[in-house]
Amino acid sequence: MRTLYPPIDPHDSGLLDVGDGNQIYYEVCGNPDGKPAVMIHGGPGGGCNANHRRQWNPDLYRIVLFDQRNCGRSRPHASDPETDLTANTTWNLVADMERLREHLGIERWQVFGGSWGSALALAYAQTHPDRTSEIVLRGIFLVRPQELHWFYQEGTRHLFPDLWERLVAPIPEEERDDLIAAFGRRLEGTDDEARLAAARAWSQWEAGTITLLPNPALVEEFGEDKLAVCFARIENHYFRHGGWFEPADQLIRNVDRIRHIPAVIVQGRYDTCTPMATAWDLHKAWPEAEFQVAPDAGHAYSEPGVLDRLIAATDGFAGPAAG
Ligand code: STX
Repeated sequence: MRTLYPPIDPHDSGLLDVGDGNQIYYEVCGNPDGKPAVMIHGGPGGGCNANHRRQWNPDLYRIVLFDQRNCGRSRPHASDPETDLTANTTWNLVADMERLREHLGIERWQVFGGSWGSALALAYAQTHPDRTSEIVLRGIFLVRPQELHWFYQEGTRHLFPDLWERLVAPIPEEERDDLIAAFGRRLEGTDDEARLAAARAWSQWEAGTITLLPNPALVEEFGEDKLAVCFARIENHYFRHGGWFEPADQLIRNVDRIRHIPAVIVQGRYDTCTPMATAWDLHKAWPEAEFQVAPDAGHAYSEPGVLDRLIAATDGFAGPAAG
């Protein structure tokens, strides 16, 4: 089984001005002369962490990570209720990636994204296919209405009725027909206590359901005030807007734009957050992309069977020198 490469530190990092008052944090690791790859994190609102650097051979890759607007180390931060999220949209994130690519003097890069990152990776690649050398996707999530309905209304709850009770606790019965809207009112309202309670419930629901086996440390982490509010506000903002994608299935309809680009799709069989039906729809529309199912994995990239296949993919794309 392949696993993460050893821990590394960035050799370059900074804040890039992307307009609308936003600065996005980026860092570059690995070989400065290596093959460029960009990591697109999940959520949206999850930010990058030090383990994300370790999914590529650092001798062969120039690894670029960035925190999407208003999360992680980017500024201003969504944990501050004063931070306006209006200019935080999928298509502005695609433009931010182009700015970052140009800023770093990169011609083409490998685009790598899991979960929400798979949607943003597809949105980017379909907008800028000439800038995309390969595509590596995990835990496919395309922000379609049926996917949101599954996770926040009628699907996952049947597998996690105990955690579901905690998710819906801050929302009165009569508002539960549309939980995304009900959470939105609290996350964007003026009551700080209600915001925090809603944010914790929202963020810990996800942390509790994304791994095949329980990960109490992850649930704890997503209960922390700043992370919980940031993550919940950004996700809820994106989901209330359907990710700014056109109906129906924009990212699947536009596969023709990227069909020629070498790609790998990795999906956990027991992903209860973004179930395999979405990955399957993508696979049917894009049979040219290598499709890999990890039979014993949930949603998180850290699932051993997922990680093994992701690193096999980045090794495979690294060229003949890959070990
Ligand atoms: N959100 C799916 C997603 O992108 C509905 C995602 N799921 N978990 C994460 O991201 C974290 C690992 C950032 C918690």
